[in-house]
Amino acid sequence: MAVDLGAAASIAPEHRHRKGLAYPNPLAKNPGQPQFPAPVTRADGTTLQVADPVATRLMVALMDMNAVIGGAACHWGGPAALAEIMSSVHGVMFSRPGTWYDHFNFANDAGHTENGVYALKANYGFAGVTVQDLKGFRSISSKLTGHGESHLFPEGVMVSNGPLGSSLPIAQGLAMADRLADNKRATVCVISDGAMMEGEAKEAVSAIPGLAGKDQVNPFVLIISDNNTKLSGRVDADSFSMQPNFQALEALGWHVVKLANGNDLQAAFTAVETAIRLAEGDRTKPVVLWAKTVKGYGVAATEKSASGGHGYSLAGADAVNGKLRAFVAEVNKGQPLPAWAEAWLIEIETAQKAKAEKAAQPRDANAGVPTTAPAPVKKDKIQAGFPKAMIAAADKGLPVVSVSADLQGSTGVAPFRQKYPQLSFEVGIAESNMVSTAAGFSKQGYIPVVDTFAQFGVTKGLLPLCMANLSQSPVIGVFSHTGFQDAADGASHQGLQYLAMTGAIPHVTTYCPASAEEAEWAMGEAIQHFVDERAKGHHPDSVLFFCGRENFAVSLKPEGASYAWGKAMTVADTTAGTAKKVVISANGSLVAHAIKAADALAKEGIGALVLNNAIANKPDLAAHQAALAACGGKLVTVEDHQVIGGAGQTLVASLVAAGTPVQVKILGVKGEFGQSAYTADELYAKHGIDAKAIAAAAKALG
Ligand SMILES: Cc1ncc(C[n+]2csc(CCOP(=O)(O)OP(=O)(O)O)c2C)c(N)n1
Ligand SMILES: [Mg+2]
Repeated sequence: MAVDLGAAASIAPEHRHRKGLAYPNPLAKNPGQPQFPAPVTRADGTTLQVADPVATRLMVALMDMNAVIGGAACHWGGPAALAEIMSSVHGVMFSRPGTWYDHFNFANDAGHTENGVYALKANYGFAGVTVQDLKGFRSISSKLTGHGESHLFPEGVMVSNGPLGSSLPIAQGLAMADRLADNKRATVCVISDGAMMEGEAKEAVSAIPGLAGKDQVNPFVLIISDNNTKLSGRVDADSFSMQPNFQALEALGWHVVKLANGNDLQAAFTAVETAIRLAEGDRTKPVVLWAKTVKGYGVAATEKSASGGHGYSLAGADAVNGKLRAFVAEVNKGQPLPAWAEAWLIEIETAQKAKAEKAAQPRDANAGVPTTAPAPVKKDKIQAGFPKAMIAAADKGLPVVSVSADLQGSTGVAPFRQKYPQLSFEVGIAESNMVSTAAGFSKQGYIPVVDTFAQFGVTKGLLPLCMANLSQSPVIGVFSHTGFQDAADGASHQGLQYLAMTGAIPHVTTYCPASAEEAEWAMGEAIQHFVDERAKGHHPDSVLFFCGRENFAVSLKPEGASYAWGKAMTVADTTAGTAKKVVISANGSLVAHAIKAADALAKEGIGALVLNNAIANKPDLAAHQAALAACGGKLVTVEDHQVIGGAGQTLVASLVAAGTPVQVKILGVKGEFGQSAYTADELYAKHGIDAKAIAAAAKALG
C-alpha cells in the first residue's frame, strides 16, 4: 500500500520534526577579515570587505605553478571564472553573526575550482589555511588536495567534490535534512554549466523545486556558472547548447535570478545577496542564480582559448623565461604585484633558476666523455595504442563509432575523432548517457567505443553497463586514469574498485593492458571479436579497458613472445639458476613495477617469473599454474586497486578452487580512499604496492 506522505503536513510540528544524531561538527568557525580585501556595498547600504577576487586569481596562478613544478597538472579557467561569485558567497556566509554553519550549508559541485576556494580560505586564514599552505597544493603532504576532500580536510570541506554533478544532490539531502530537523539553515550550492549536463544534477534540479513545493526542503540557492565552456571546448559547439535547459528552470519551479556579468564583483555580490534573501524568505521556492561568467577570466589568452584555459598552461620553465611573471602581471591588471605575490613569484623564479643551473652543470669529472649507456627505453602513455587500432579498423570500413563525454583528449581517443569526425559523437558531460547511447549503437550493429576516466565510467556508467549487456548490446570502454595513476586529482578521481564493480557483470571482460603496444593489439582484437561474433549471429562480450595515465615503456613484450587473447604473458624471467623462486602476477600500471621488483630480487639471488595478468576477471589459470609449479607455489599479486574484489583475489580464488597449492601475498589498497600526490609512485610507496613492497612481500614468503 502506498504511504500517504502528504499526511506528514497534518502532523503537529512537534511530532513532525526529528533531529539527526548529534556528532561533533568539524567545520571551522567564522574567520576574521580577509587579509587582501575588496569592498562591496550591501543591500542596506553598508560596506563589506570580501576576499579580493584578484588576490584569489593571483594565488591560484602561483599555487598551480608550485604544483606543476612538482609534477601535477592543475586547473586555472574554472576557478578564475568563479572568483567573484565565491568571494561574494563566502562574504555573505562569513559575515553572518554567530556561527556561519548554523546559517548555511555550502557545497561546491565544481570540484575542479576548489583551488580557488582554498585561495579564498587562505585569504581569510579560515580553518588555519595560510598562503604558505597553498604552496603544497596537490602534494602528498597537503590537505589541500586536487578536489575538495572532507576525509582529509574536514574543517574546511563539508561535502567532498570532484565528480561533476555529484555534490548538488548531496546538497539537496542536506537541505531536506534541515527541513526534517526544523533547522533554519539555508543551503548554497555552486555548479558550472558543463556539470549541469550530468544526470545526477538534472535529477536534483527537478527534485529540489518539486519537493520544496511540498515543504520538504529548506531554503536552497543554486548558483550556476554559465560560461558555455567545459574541459575540451565550448559546450554548444562540442555537444549541444545548455541554454534551453537553463530557460526551463523557471518552469521547473525555480525562482530565477539572472546575473549578466558574474565577473563584476559588485554585481555578483548583489545577486548572491538577493538570491539568499529570496530563498530564506520562502523555502518553498528554491532560487537559482543563473550567472554568466568568463572561463579563464583575467588573462586574455585563456579567456579566448576554446577550453577557457581549463588546465593551467604554464610549465616549470615558464618561471625562468618570464612567462609566469607576465601571466600574474596580467592577472593583476598590470598593477605592481602586492608584496606577498612578488615574494612568492621571486621564490619560484629563484628555485627554478637554481634547478636549471644545476641541471646544466657537468655531473662529475668524467662528464663529456662518451658513455656506452644503453639507449633510453621508448615511453608513451598506454592509452596511445587504442586510437591506432580504432583508426585501423575504421580504415578497413568497419563501423567503429566513438561516443565521448568531454574527456576524449585525456583518455587518448582524440586521434580517432580527428580522423573520423563523422563517426564521433559527444553527449556532453554525461557518462551514464554515454554508455547507454553506445548500447543503442551496438544494438544497431555498430562497434561503439566509449571513453572516460575509470572512476566515472564504472560509477556513473555502471547500471548502463549492466543494461547494455542485458540487452545484448555490448560496448568497448576506454577507461583511463585508473587508481593512483590519477595522482594529483585526488581521492574522488582515483577509481580503486573498478574491477570489483564491473568484473562480475555477465558478458564483460575487464582488460588492463600494460603498454601502448599491448593496448593497440588488444583493442584490435576486441574490435575483431565484435566482427566475428556478429557474423556468427552471436553477441560479443563487452571489453572494458582500464589503463593508467603516466608514461610507460611502449612495449614490455620479451623477444620471441607474442600476444594471445586470454593468455598471461611472462614478461620477465629471472629464475635461471636460482634456488628460491616466486611468481609475481601484476596488471596494468604495476607490471613495470613488478619487473623492477624482479630485478631487485635477482640481485639477492631470488628468481621471479613475472606474469602480466591482463584479463583480471578471467585470469589465465594454466599459465599461473605452470609458473607456480616452477616456483614452489609462491605467489605475489599486485595491483593499483582495492584488494577486495581485485585481480589478486579473483586469481587466488580460481587457483584454490582448482586445487592448486599456493602460498600468497595479495598486494593492493586495503580499504582506504586515496589522496592527492604529485606522482603515482608516491602513493604506490605509501600503500605498499611499489617495487620495494613487491620485493619485500616475495621475500616474506620465505
Ligand atoms: C563526472 C565527471 N566527469 C568528468 C570530469 C572531468 N572534468 C573536470 S572539469 C570538466 C569540465 C567542467 O565543465 P563545467 O562544469 O562547465 O566547468 P567550467 O569549465 O565552467 O569550470 C570535466 C569534464 C569530472 N570531474 N567529473
Ligand atoms: Mg563551464
